[in-house]
Amino acid sequence: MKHFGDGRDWFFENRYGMFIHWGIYSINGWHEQVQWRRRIPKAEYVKRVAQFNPVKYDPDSWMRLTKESGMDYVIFTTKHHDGFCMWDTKETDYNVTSTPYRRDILAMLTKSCRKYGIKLCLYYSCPDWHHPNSINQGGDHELPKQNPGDEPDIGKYIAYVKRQASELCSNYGRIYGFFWDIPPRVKDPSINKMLRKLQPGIMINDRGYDKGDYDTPERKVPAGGEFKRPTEACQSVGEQSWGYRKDEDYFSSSFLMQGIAKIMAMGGNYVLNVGPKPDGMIPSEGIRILKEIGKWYVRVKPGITAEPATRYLDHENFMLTRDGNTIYVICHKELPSSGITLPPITIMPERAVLLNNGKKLPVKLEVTPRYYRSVPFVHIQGIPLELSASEPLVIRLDFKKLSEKILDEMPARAKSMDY
Ligand code: FHN
Repeated sequence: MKHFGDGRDWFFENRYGMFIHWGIYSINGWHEQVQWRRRIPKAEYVKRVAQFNPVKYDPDSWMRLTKESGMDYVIFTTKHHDGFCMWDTKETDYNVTSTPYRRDILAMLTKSCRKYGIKLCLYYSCPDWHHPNSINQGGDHELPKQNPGDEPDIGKYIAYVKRQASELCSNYGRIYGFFWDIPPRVKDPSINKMLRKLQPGIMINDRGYDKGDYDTPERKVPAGGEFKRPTEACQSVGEQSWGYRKDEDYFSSSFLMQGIAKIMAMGGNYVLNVGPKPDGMIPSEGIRILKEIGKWYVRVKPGITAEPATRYLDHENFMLTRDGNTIYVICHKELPSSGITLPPITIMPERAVLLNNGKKLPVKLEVTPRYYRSVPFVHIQGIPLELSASEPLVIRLDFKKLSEKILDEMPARAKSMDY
């Protein structure tokens, strides 16, 4: 993946992050969009301000979990579609300092990020279901109609957004990324230009007022072997919601690991979301999943975060990454058998090691009947199938010498060996 050659390149060295959706919507324990989806009138919804008092909020514990999960950065929802602000903004009283909790949640999180060396990125929703000038006329993620007393004015609303974005990028130290959400009705490149001036190394996504620096596939794993533009995939630990949900349908760790392995082998970043409860605690199921994935991730990380190399492989079930004279075989899906053959690789590696448990695997060059060809390809055997059923496997192949040229010539070499 082509780097920028400036402060944004942190993005390519820090590939795994925690997404955190937290706001007054957590009080319902249903979904972060409860106001809109359950048609709660604004006058009723704002009563949650007086109920929000996260007495168990402990951002240090969040950061310890982030590190234990092998994650390098966090993305925090400063303002979701409901318009409620989780920082001490001067632009509206509809913010966390108006709650019984009173304290600046974002300032506390910023301090913990700095203490634990976790990079801080900020999420900000373009749609706003509270601000009187915001457009709510049935557009993408807008309320079906304006609230009583609204004075819809797109120019005034964008000016508000600019002032808030300026606050967020001026008052909380280094901000590594800005995650705009739900592309707005109008484009305005001056906004991201302002962010870059305030935060020179900031990475900005593709959902804001211009196309930004990186793409954001959501809750899906795109087809293909390699991303062409910087990319950060996002997913939540639960299928139904990003914000806290009392009876969430949680994903299996194995399912999430498969997505992480493929996205990263394609050269992308991955952020996995949790939705803290109204008291500030991350749900125990979310903690369990993050820790389970973290144990796997720290073992296979060298393989899934190496340079994408699937283009050299002639096999649809595996992916390849490369680091110098080492190739990693990413088995992002459960293996059907205990052996794998790797056309068109016809060079014998010095060793094969399963990163998941550190054990060597038998490897040879041989003609295998499965391929009806007489070419001796790399053939790895003795792969523990029961392990493959619970987590994606990553096999390291160390070669004496490997180069772009050798890899490029591999298909022709294999063809020349066929009879
Ligand atoms: O509508 C939001 C949704 O609530 C959530 O915040 C996700 C996270 O990326 N973004 C939007 C849906 O794409």
